[in-house]
Amino acid sequence: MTQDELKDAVAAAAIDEVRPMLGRDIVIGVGTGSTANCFIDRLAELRGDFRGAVASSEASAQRLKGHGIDVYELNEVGTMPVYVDGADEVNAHLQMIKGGGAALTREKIVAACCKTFICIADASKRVERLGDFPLPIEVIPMARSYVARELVKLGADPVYREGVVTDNGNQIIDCYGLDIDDPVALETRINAIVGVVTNGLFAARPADILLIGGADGISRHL
Ligand code: ABF
Repeated sequence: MTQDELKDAVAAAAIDEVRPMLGRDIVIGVGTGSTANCFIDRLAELRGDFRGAVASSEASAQRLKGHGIDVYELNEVGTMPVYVDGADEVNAHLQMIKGGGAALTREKIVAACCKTFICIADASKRVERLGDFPLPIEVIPMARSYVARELVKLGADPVYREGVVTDNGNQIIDCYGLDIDDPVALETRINAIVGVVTNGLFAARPADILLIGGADGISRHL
């Protein structure tokens, strides 16, 4: 199977996970990226079975609306049963690096409001140790240089992702070369730098279910 076919297969598996949670009053959280797009496209089949979705990006909101799925502001809904999203890397503890698509802040907020986080990914995203993928950090624009200097003190090689403005009007720094020995500690440490909005480590709140699409089919991890 191609990587695109694996993404679609894992999206189909996520639909099977989500279907029993749906109902007329149910709003679900929906993520961002090409794997999440496969999920959105398949979710269209279930359109009449749930109330709608909260999207973690403007792009996903538009895609959902394109399928006739109602999109709600997060402040309009309470706790949601499930959030489905991809990842850039995921380890055996279901901790992730996310934010390659620059949507990390909204992804972390929507995930925080959902009971179950289902991570969907093709097998290339599964890693022993997080950190080969550069860690994205969303920063307030005026703090970018300061935050970068603080990140150097943590051993990172920070690179400004030029030309990218997040849905929140902020900028992204990608951190290369970080030694991510303790993902929860590093997530907390980076969040403490003034000017950081969010970092792409999803470790303090990892996924609850990981669906991986590989050559041997779909594997499910808890
Ligand atoms: C989102 O989309 C991200 O947090 C991650 O950066 C990216 C993964 O994209 P793809 O599914 O296209 O690899 O889930």
